[in-house]
Amino acid sequence: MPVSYLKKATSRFLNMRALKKHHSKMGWRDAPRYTSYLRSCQKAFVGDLPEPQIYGKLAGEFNKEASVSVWDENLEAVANQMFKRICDWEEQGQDLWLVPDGPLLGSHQGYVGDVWKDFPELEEAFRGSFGSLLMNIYKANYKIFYASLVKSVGTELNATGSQQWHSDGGPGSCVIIAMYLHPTDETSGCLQTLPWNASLEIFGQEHGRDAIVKSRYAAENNVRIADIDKLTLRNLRHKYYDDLIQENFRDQIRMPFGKAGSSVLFRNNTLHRGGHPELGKQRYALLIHCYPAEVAPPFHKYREQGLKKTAGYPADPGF
Ligand SMILES: O=C(O)CCC(=O)C(=O)O
Ligand SMILES: [Fe+2]
Repeated sequence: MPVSYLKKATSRFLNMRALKKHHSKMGWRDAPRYTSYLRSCQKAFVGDLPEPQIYGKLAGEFNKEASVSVWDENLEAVANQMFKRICDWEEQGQDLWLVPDGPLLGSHQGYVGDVWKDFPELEEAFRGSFGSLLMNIYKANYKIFYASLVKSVGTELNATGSQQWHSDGGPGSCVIIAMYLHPTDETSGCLQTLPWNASLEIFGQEHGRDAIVKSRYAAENNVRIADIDKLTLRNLRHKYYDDLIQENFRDQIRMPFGKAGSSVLFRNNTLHRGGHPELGKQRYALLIHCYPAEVAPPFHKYREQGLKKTAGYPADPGF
């Protein structure tokens, strides 16, 4: 057996083991750092977790299913305030959204400003149920890496980018909060997630399937596998996830929706997709990336400096 084959097989095995243990597709070299940091945050935590009888139960669901939904009147009030302001600004003709072009046309439009600075009421949501739930999930303090706001408009175009089933591939300790600013229903393009075990089952088969899909594409299009471009590769993988999920995991798809302020907390590595509303529908959603911390969140710093996205994930878990 050639050495290179053995090497590849070994690293695939190690990566799969790291994925199971660390909830991350970063690979066996990088994934463990984020879990180690989470453990040190848990050791540093003193005091009681907030309302464990409510949020501990929800945290248990998050740990099992890789996502959990939450809603309360405080979240609804925050969502309503934010949405009213956005609608007012849009009516005044303000340019609030960066419209993507090229292959991601029809996908998410990102808010141009700094979400945390422009919507300070968000702090209320974190001082309330978001913070309580994050602390019960981490069994430690938490911090925020960035806050983004996206507008998705229903078009006749096919789903692209994160509207297709995917795994983000970031650190396993990241919890993403998706919060809708208005009432939603089945047609709103809400976030869909698969439970962790279903995602793992699919990841376990993915190498073999990937190879088949790639060689079929190469043969049909008369190109070498090595020459297939990145976007095509991503589309092929998304398509294969879609087919597999519709075939075998349809009944396990979770898609919470409801009143304004309805929110989902999810693991970025579990398979998910969202933001592809039906034609004539729109969806306004916050996407906030959270991580464990050794101390309570520095809200004063967030208020002063904002929380714009600077990278997909923190290179240092202790940021
Ligand atoms: O907009 C959505 O619902 C999907 C977002 C997503 O894929 C992500 O935040 O990682
Ligand atoms: Fe994603």
